[in-house]
Parts: sequence; C-alpha cells; structure tokens
Amino acid sequence: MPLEIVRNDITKMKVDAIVNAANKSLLGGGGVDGCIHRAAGPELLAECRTLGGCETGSAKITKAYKLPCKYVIHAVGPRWQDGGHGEKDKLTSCYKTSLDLAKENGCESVAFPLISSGIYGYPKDQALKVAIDTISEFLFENDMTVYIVIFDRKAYQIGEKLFSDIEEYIDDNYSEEHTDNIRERRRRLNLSEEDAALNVENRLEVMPMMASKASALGLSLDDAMKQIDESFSQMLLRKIDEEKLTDAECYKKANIDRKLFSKIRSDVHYKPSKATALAFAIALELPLDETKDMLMKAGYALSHSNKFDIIIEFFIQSGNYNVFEINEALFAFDQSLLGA
Ligand code: AR6
Repeated sequence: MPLEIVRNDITKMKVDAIVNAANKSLLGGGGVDGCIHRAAGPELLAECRTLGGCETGSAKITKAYKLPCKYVIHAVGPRWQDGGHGEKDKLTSCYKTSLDLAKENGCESVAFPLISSGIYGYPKDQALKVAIDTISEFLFENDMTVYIVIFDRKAYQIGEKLFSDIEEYIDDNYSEEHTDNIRERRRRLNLSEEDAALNVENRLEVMPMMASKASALGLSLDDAMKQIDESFSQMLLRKIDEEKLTDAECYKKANIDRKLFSKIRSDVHYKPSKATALAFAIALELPLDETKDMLMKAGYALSHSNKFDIIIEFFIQSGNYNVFEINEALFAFDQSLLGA
C-alpha cells in the first residue's frame, strides 16, 4: 500500500528513512525528537552538530546509527500561532522537502510522525490533512511506500463532523442488523449450524445456483462452466478503458502499488483481497450497485454486519471517492485500510 496510516513508535519502524519532528537547532529536544535521539545513540547528535541547524519548513538528512532504519530526515515544522502565519505552507514544505530528500537518497520506504502536532501545537486533524494531501500528491508522481505513524490514540482525530456523520450512518445500519438475534435469523432461513458455517464471510452460493440452473436447462457441468462470467481482472481492465484512465492513474487512485497491479493485469483469474477489490471500485468511482458487482466477481459482498463495509458504503453514497480520506476514516474506526 503506497500510503498507510499505522499506530506505532516511529523508532521501531523498519523502513529506509524515518522523519524526525525537530527544531531549528537540530540538536535534539522533547517529543519524538527525544525518542529518536535516545534510540539512535549519541553519534546522531554528533552528526547533527555538523549540520549548522535548519530553517523552518525545510529538512536535513543524517545516518540512523542504532535505529533499524538507514536514515533520519530531520524536518523543522512550524509552531502553530493562529493559522494566519503561513503555518500550512511551512508544514507542506516540510513534507515535500523530506520526501525529496528520501527520493534523492534512494529510499523506497519512509515513515513520518505527525510533524508539529505535539509540542508545536498544530491542530491534529489539520496536521493530518496536510500530511495526507502532500504525501498523496507526491505519490501520484513517485513510487514509494510512505507511512504516517500515529503514536497514541489521542493523537489521532478526523474532523468531528465527518466522524459523527459516519457514526450515525453506522448506528443506523449496523444496529438494525445486530438487534436481530443470529439464531433467530438462521431459524428463519432454515439453516443448520453446519450450513451457517459454510455461509460465513459473505461466501456466495454461486455453484449450487449454477448447477440447478444448468440441470433445469438440461446442460452438463462442462456446458455450465463454459458460461463463466467476466472475471474480476477482466472487469477491472474494461472499466479502466471505459473511464479512459491510464493504468497508473487507476492504481495510484486505488492506493495500490504498481507490482500488484501488474500481477492482476497479467492474470485473468487473479483473486484479489476484499480491500484490493474495493480500492479499485473506489478508484473507478463506481456507484454502489457496480461496486457490489465488482466485489462479487472476486467472491465478496458488502454487508451491514460489519463496520468496514458500512463505512465504505457511506463514502460511496456521499460521492466521496478519495481513497486517502476513506482510509483516514477507517483508521479512526479501527478498521483495516483500503489498498493491497
Ligand atoms: N513515534 C511516533 N510519534 C510520536 C512519538 C514516537 N515515538 N513520540 C511522539 N510522537 P512532537 P512537534 C508524536 O512534540 O509538535 C521537540 O522538542 C506526537 O504524539 O514530537 O513538531 C523538538 O525538538 C505528535 O503527534 O513534535 C521541537 O522543539 C507528533 O509526534 C518540538 O518538539 C509530533 O509531536 C517539535 O514539536
């Protein structure tokens, strides 16, 4: 997944470079800066002393010493005043300069903390938006795996309005399913425990349907197999053509890396994960019925029995197909993210 939000201590990230939220002196401090210097050991400070400080909005790179990564990129974020002192431009510039430095140094993976959102007081939801917007813009032009590392639960907030809209949507749709007793539903459907076990995970009853349809038409199983539908990969490639997208436009919008896309393109029977199938439906901006159709081709369905599906449905119904914003919301609700 090119852009991923994870909960971790950044000093534990096994990536090519981690980014430090430093100050202009580059000589260490509190917060994530303190953690990084402690974990890297005193040689990091010795190298930092040779750099002559750094301007706000810019970044400098050093080796990583005892850390499990190769480089530390020291970025100096702005102090939040009131939002009217160029804070956003300076924060954007921090991310851009750090990503350019990572690229120049051949890094394939980079992890960022939420720069400026701690001691420097930048509102966390706005800091996160700057991070996501700037990184995703960079990823449209470049191949890299970028992590936004969130340290503690409190550090993470999506906009309050979006959060409460999604919560309401989940309440309306999720509770409706869960007030219904599962045994009762099984009884109504006339399913035994074993039948029910076979039905888990949205498995579709395609084969029995095909078999009974085929036998009603007097067809053999061989004949029935010849009527096999367009596969997931065929539908995906057809839709990309219909939408007049390039392959790269599509996989980047889906937050899927190029290698995985090539696999899907070259294997007509490729079976993607549900998160991958949905990511492509989002990239293609499919309406709900077509999203369900595309998922079905990969053997999945959308249901109101889990929050992940309801959140995806919420975004499709709202016409918001920004995979990064969807992932932000999925992360806030502790769900797995869209992409590979
Ligand atoms: N891993 C990931 N994120 C972390 C970690 C960690 N180990 N520790 C804290 N964070 P801050 P700033 C998060 O205050 O606001 C220093 O003194 C934290 O929850 O470290 O840019 C420098 O020397 C928050 O969301 O950096 C500067 O003087 C985010 O990292 C000043 O602080 C950034 O918080 C910079 O302030």
